[in-house]
Amino acid sequence: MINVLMFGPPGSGKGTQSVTLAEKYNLLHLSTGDMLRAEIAAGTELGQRMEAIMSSGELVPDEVVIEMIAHRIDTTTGKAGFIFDGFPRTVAQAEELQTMLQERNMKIDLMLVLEVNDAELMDRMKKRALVSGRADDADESIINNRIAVYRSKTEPVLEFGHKAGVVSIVDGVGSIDDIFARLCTHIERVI
Ligand code: B4P
Repeated sequence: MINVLMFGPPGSGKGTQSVTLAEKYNLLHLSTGDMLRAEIAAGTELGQRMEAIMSSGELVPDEVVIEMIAHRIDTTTGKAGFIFDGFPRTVAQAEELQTMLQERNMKIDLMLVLEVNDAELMDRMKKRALVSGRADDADESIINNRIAVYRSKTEPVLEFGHKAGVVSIVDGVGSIDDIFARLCTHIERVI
């Protein structure tokens, strides 16, 4: 089993790249953002509680995403591993994931960090807003808040990755295909 964390600021290409990486390496793509949006779309009680938090660009409570991830890990078969997209987003989530994997005789093998400057992030999310209908893409101040939340709450997870010795920094600016090729080089090193 190989477990890959896809890490980077909002709009850095985590979702875009995770889909094709999961296909190429037979990994299960676990996007906490997609899972939460599915809850909202289905009108579940959880989705209703999370909608306002996500629309403001803040993070939902750790225990909500941890429970979702644990459930998916335990119900998956036939895959070569997992690609975690947008999770962990706090140090508490990272520690919980590490414990969860250790209890199942697995570990974090690789943390791919997509580096993209703030101006490019803003540009991408504004473009996505035209087609995504996502409330958190629609407003410049909310996008700025998401980037600020990333810097204060999520970026410290990088230190966790360095301590675990699993970090690979990847330039996230360029064509989607070129970035994909860069990411594959790192995955193939740990396979
Ligand atoms: P996510 O769904 O993870 O939202 P995101 O960070 O904006 O997505 P991503 O970064 O994957 O977008 P991508 O680069 O693919 O989270 C949404 C919200 O859910 C969070 O704000 C939070 O409230 C909540 N949440 C999720 N996980 C959580 C957790 N673990 N804990 C707490 N709360 C959590 O795409 C960006 C755009 O750029 C796309 O339009 C794409 O086409 C484009 N693009 C990609 N690569 C490009 C390239 N190379 N060049 C040009 N454009 C590119």
